[in-house]
Amino acid sequence: MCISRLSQGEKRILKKLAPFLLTAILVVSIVPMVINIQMVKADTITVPDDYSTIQEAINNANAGDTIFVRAGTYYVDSVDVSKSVMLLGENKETTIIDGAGNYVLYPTVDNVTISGFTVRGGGWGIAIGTSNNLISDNIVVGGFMGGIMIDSGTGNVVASNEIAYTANTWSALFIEWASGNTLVGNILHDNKPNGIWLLLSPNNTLTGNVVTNQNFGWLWGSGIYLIDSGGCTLRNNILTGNAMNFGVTQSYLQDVDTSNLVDGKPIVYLVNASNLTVRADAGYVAAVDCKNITIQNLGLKNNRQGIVLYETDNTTIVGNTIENNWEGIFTVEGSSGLRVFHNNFVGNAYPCPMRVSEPWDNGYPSGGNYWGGASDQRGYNGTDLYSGPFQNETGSDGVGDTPYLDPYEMRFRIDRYPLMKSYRGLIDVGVVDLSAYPSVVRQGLGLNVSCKVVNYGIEPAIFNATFEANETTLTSFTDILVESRSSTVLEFVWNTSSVDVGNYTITVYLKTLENESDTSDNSLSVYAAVSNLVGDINSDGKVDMRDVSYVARRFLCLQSDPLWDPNADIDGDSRIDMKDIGTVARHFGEHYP
Ligand SMILES: [Ca+2]
Ligand SMILES: [Ca+2]
Ligand SMILES: [Ca+2]
Ligand SMILES: [Ca+2]
Repeated sequence: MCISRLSQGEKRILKKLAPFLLTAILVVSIVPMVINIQMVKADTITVPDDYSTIQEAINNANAGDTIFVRAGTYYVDSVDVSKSVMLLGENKETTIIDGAGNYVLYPTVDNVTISGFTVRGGGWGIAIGTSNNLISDNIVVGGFMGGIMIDSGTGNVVASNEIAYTANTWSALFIEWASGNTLVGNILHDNKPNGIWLLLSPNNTLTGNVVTNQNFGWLWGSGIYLIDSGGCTLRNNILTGNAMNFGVTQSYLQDVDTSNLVDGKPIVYLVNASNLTVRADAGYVAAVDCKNITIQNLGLKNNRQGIVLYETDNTTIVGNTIENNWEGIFTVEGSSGLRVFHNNFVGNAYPCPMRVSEPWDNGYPSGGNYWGGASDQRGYNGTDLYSGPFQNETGSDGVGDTPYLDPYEMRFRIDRYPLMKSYRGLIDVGVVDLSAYPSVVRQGLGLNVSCKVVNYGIEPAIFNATFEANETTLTSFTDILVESRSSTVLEFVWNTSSVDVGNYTITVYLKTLENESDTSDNSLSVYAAVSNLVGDINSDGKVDMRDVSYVARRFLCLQSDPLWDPNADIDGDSRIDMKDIGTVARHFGEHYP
């Protein structure tokens, strides 16, 4: 290690890590010392001065020697670090080992130090299968399998390396079948797709690693993922801008504190906790062997899981937005007494388990959760025409008329009362289904405007509504009562006699209720046009065969006739005849606009 080359920031990190590094440094220095006493004095071999290649230098070194590599680019297939040496680059930016093999650098003995290089290309930059090695202060870029791998071995320290732009099927910094290793102060970015994974590797320590920008589309790219790797200790890791920042699976007993951040929010990883409400700024929540935990009003986004529950009883999960996670709420069997309602699940690959023992809702009228709309591949796409606890009474209520079933096989009922819009509070009215008919009305005729207003709250609401066309008020409704979990229709006819020909935006505005949190659905607009097309009987903006046949069907009708339509009597002579058909024919093909 060349401390003098470190920046202030790196020195600070190193200070924090002193205990770990000390161990590692002691190991790499004491062991060779012991050997040296028995053999020869440690030498420094310089590449290319003493040997032109790094491999030759290693082959001719003794354990405990330092191999100093001058700045330059060294093209290799692979370098087998078969002696317990310190392999030191002159300058990590300019001392470049450019490899072609599956492992560019691979220690095959214990107690190797590799520091101060750019290692680029090849499969893995540095692959370790031995123990007590120190890999520090390198830049590892562009490996087609990953950056640094520990495959078995213990006591290894991987510190202050930058790992970037690798392609990997597992991860850029990968540990498998290995315990008791330390990853500290590494910076990973832009590795495709994953950052740090531990597979079947318990009891490792991850401190102060920064993993950013592993994000290659929806749920593709991860920060730190612990797979069947229990007993790990995580401190001060910063995971930002990854498609899935953090996740745990298969082994859940971990020591992860709130100094670990996902997109700037603390990871809350509870073990053996009880009777508490999770802090309001949490970005990821796990509860292991816990009781009576409340998880409410959190934004849990862009992680492997939003919430993990393991052997945890009586959990209340309410009012959270759980978005773009692989698993939304991941419950491992053994957790009971779970209450889940008024949450918004959006864009998760697996928002819920396939089966739940109790429905994830709060009964009627309080309702269940929002599961995303039709554009969400796991979303709820039912309709809302009915209301009531059995959803068989006429009228919309903001609750889907059919249950939300498991989105995988559509067999098991998850939520009896799925919400039709994202949950944003208990005081909320919203306008849906604004329509204007016909969409191109002939000047002088009436335009039918109607909309539905839903009360999503569980208290009655009294609201005011105003309709405007291009910011001119058309009409207002005041003090309209709509009962809880029900809806009302507002409708009127806009007389266009004195309205200019042109395009209009018709907008309905609902006045915000006191304490209404979601005002985004308090207005809605629809387009309509007023035309001067003579002969456009059906007001669809063009004079065509439909208008001809419409008039023809009423041929020789008088006002007393059931089929009589004043629109078809274009010349207003109280009979629909050849003159009217002739007028349509003369204007045939005209359109608006
Ligand atoms: Ca309904
Ligand atoms: Ca509203
Ligand atoms: Ca027409
Ligand atoms: Ca006529």
